Amino acid sequence: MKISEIHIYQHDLPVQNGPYTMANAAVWALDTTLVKVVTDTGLIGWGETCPVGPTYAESFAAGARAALCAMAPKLLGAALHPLSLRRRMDGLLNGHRYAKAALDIAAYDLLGKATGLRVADLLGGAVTERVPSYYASGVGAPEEIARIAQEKLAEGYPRMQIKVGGRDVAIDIAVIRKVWETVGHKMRLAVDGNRGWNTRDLLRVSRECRDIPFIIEQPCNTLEEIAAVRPQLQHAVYLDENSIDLSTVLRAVGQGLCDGFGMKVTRLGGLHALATVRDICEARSLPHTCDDAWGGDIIAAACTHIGATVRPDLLEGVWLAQPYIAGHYDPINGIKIDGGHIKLPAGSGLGVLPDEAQFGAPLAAFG
Ligand code: 0XW
Ligand code: MG
Repeated sequence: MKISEIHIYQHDLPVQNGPYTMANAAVWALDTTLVKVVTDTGLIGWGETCPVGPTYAESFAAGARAALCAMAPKLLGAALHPLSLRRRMDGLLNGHRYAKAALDIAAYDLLGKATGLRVADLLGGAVTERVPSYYASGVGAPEEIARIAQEKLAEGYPRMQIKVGGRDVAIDIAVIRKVWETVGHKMRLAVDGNRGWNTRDLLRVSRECRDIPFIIEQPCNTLEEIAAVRPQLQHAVYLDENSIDLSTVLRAVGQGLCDGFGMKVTRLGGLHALATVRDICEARSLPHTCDDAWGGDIIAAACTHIGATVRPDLLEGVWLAQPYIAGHYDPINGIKIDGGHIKLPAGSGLGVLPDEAQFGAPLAAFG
């Protein structure tokens, strides 16, 4: 089975009740990129990549499309085996893993459709049909975030991620304390700085909240800042934005620079790379999430399939943008969070068939 056509689409995903806020961003609508891959056997597979605005990570929507357009003509005729496809893409373009991820996801969708297997089965086998999710708040006031935590606990979410940073750290501390007083041990808590604290803020939060159990995710901008103060922290630290590739993950795990990861499928280059990170984490008993920065049903399905293969005690959850997005690409099999959990799609491949009329004409088509 070989690639005979690649179609690239742009699609807007407005944020319901926006904006969605993080320490370094406030986003009202996300610009997503979809790829449709047609094979010489007539099968069709889908991939997606959607940076959450231009300031969250070293990626942006127009960059993804430019990279895909640069690679696509030279990928016609390529075999749809994720490892060989990754090597072929690396031979055409250095870096740009977030763009390559869309084609990696489409390759898994196609392999699944060709064999009748679900992507989770291709990735090693599902250990659950009901994958735990977690809810991420925006950066808000203590009462507001505590109310959201209470609401999400009642819905069945096992975990809540509180967004902090980019403001007076005393407000962040008040938010953490209010959420803890409201939900206590009934939810696992993560506090995500999205690179927004300096080491002074990080040390203060950990010291003043030493009685509250939570993990701290990506508090500072660089791995070096985090490593410098880690021995003084009272809390476990996970890397998110800094875990940019397999080599960095290997360094962080090998040198004991973190206690886990907020992990993203597209940042690493796709499902094949995330399966490797999953196995590295399992070898060292490190917990992690299986998320992406944003995206519709294709990204949501990809995250759910890999999440379903993670050893349950190490899976911190699969985050989806779905609660912030109206509608689905696939009105029947679209991926939904229900009771804080996600049902693993039953169909072969990703188990999601987008209604491509929603995307309009492709921006570019090859083959
Ligand atoms: C909560 N997320 C998984 C979604 C947002 O895009 C940011 C991200 C994170 O953990 O940083
Ligand atoms: Mg994060």
